[in-house]
Amino acid sequence: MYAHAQVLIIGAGRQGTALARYLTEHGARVTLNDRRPAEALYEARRLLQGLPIRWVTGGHPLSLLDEADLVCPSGGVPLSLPLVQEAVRRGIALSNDSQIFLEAAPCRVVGITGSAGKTTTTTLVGRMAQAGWPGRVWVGGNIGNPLIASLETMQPGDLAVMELSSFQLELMRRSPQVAALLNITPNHLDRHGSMAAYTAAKARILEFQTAEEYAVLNREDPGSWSMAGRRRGRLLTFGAARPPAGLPGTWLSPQGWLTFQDAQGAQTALLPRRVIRLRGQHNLSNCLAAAAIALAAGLPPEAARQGIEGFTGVPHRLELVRIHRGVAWYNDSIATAPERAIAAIRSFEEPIVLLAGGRDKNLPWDEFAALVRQRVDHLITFGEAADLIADAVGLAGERPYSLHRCATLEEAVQQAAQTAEAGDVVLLSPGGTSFDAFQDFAERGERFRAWVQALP
Ligand code: UMA
Repeated sequence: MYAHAQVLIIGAGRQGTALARYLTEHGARVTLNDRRPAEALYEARRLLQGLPIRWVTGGHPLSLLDEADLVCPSGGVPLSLPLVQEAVRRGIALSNDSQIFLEAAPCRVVGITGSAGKTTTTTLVGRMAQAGWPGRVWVGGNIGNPLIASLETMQPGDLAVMELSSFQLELMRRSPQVAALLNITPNHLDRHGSMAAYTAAKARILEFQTAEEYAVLNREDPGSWSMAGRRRGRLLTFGAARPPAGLPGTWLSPQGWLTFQDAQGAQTALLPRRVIRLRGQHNLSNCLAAAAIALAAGLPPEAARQGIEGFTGVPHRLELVRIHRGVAWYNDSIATAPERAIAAIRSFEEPIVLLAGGRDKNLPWDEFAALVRQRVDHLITFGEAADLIADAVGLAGERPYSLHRCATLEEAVQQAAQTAEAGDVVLLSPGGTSFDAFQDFAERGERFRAWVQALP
């Protein structure tokens, strides 16, 4: 389909390099463009060595469009970039690695998006599929590994489980056969501009489905539920409370079982809640979502339990790093918005020493501040947003008992080691992104882990 097409790929990260390889091997003439200078792209160039790719680095000249039939921006490239805007003005089609993957995938694809819980839910559905799908299972997308890199090996009987971000969906005109929208809460507003634009991007996961395909929506999240009217396919739902009659979905029975209720009201018990080893109400929701998605994908009911049992979580998401001198240290570096930190704080009953900071995304902090004043004993802020967060919370009420501002996360760890007492939880759940001091949230979490492990 792309033979001889002239494709301009913007961004030479994971998505851009995987897509460049795929398209080049399918006969397209690829230009790979990145704002960074050539020296900074050494790794990408090494990966693509030997392929006939034209590299243009160090900027985004508009002249690149003179020969382009298709423009593929990577997730990290805002659509407001003048090069992309000019492509739109000239009527040049836009696409990306996820859309091209969906066009060519030989097997059923499950897509999962949402403001929070995407990666945990995607991982859980992947585990359920490993347990109950007869063919091979592929898990990828925004979770870290673009699925287009595995396309050549996929077979019709396989199942692909794909995490999709709003950045990718924003320009997509294809939906997966099973499309789950977990929740919509303010996130990435710095990039999308408004809640309406962010919601519109997310909606694309289900707007291009056919009548036989499945949308999976959260009955208890107004943003997700508002999509019920925009879906084209069948509907399967999830939520803690029992679904109203006629609406198929998963729920938590009064006996403490995750249960599926079909459209006729018949119940199938899936697993007891006590099997779930992930903390927090939001993780119950992720498990209910994963079970609903698995059923929509055609997995047998017993796969839900097999996927959830024994799962202790994804790195950097409420990950227990160490119990040291009676203090439990948790890494929730993935929490790059206040609302994610709120969910993390709510997951603990123990006294909390909270490490919050990083780079603010222009999100409101008032709800976070109100919860910190109720639930957090000691607040330690760090990085670019240290003052912003400290000022939002203040020291006026009973809690937090103390408030420290640190320049770096490393300092914040040292401060927490001095502040925490046996029985406390030290929680890194920053609420801000990592980009003030780290390459990404994973690097921030790894450094945090190392500093915690090194505490004497
Ligand atoms: N770049 C430009 N011009 C720009 C902006 C960026 O040239 O104006 C270049 C950068 O110099 C860099 C490249 O683009 O070389 C980076 O592209 P990228 O940020 O899209 O990075 P990838 O490595 O391709 O990572 C992307 C996703 N990143 C984003 O969406 C920001 C990864 O999600 C994803 O795991 C990966 O593809 C594989 O699919 C990360 C993420 O933070 C984890 N996602 C957001 C989230 O989860 O909230 C959406």
